[in-house]
Amino acid sequence: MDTLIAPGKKAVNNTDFLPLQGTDYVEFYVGNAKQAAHFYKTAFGFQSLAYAGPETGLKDRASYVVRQHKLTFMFTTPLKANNAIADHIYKHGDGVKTLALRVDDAKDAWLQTTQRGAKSYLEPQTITDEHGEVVTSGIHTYGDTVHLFVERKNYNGVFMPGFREWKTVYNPSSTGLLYVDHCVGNVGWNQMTPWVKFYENVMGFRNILSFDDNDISTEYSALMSKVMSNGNGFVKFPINEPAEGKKKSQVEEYLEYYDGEGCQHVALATNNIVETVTELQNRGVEFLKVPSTYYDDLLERVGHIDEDLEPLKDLGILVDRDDEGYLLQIFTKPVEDRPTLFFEIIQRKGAKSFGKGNFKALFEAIEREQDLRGNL
Ligand code: TYF
Ligand code: FE
Repeated sequence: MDTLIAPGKKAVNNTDFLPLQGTDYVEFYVGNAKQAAHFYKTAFGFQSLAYAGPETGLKDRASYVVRQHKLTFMFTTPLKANNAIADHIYKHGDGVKTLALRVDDAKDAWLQTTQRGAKSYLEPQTITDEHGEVVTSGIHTYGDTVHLFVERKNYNGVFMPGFREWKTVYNPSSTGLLYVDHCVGNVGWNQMTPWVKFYENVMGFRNILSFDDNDISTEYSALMSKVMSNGNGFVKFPINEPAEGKKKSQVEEYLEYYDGEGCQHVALATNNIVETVTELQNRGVEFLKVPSTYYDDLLERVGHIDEDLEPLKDLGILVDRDDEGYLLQIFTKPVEDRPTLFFEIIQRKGAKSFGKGNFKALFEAIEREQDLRGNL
């Protein structure tokens, strides 16, 4: 155990009080879970995994769980009005409800965080079936979003007690997506600091990177961003706050259409972004485009890269370098009719940063879309 001892003061326990093993799953509340699951299978290459609904004894909801490598998504829909899921969708549209985190001890995770001021969402509960037991607990974070702690070390079923295996004849192939790299939250004006403090004090995260409005204001929209990371770096949550610019910030547009704070994008890792994005585009996933001039001086900006330039240019993949290496990234358009949640596809080649060198080109591409929607 590491202890920092300040002279004349009591020992400060420096051990990670909330050890996280990574993202367990992301749950989306959606208007039609059956169709959402089909879309993520078809377009993103997920495979069917588990199901819960009326057939398994649930009266108020149905949930479909899909998986691709270590990436697990759950789509949940209400079966009736006057239910918290229906209210969530009525207010926010389809969006991320739960960022579930894998822990070794879900009861302790809940105790540690609620003792430090987290608002409880779910008291620790143990659920069992013939495959063992799963312990879950949960706390609230920004907006109506929650973190669930999932302890599954004594479980060997396909997903969780309460779910049955979901087997389908239709099983589209993977697109090479591997795991969640990071999940970004959009928070309200002046709410950055309170949420940075929440992740520091309540969850033991550290602020590893900050971008102010000078780094990332384009001609119009502006925002500030701070990246929060847990101790081992497996869980990274950047937080965006709108900033004053010439016109409406993209974060403000999100807050208006989501009707509050929420998850803005989930970054999905691949180890071959050219293959993954080729496949995603062929299956109908729409990406933001930067002007082809972005590629004119790319190699001067980022130095040598292993990839050929042409496919990157054809696909619209962005590249940025930091002290430790480089990264390749691309952003989808919003995946709903509201301009809210979108995805990032990212391949890291040593870089641990977030693509600051791409912010200008990226945000200008976002603004062109905002303008088309009449929201700039
Ligand atoms: O997660 C990040 O920080 C990068 C950059 O609205 C970014 O993906 C930041 C804000 C934003 C879109 C992308
Ligand atoms: Fe990102």
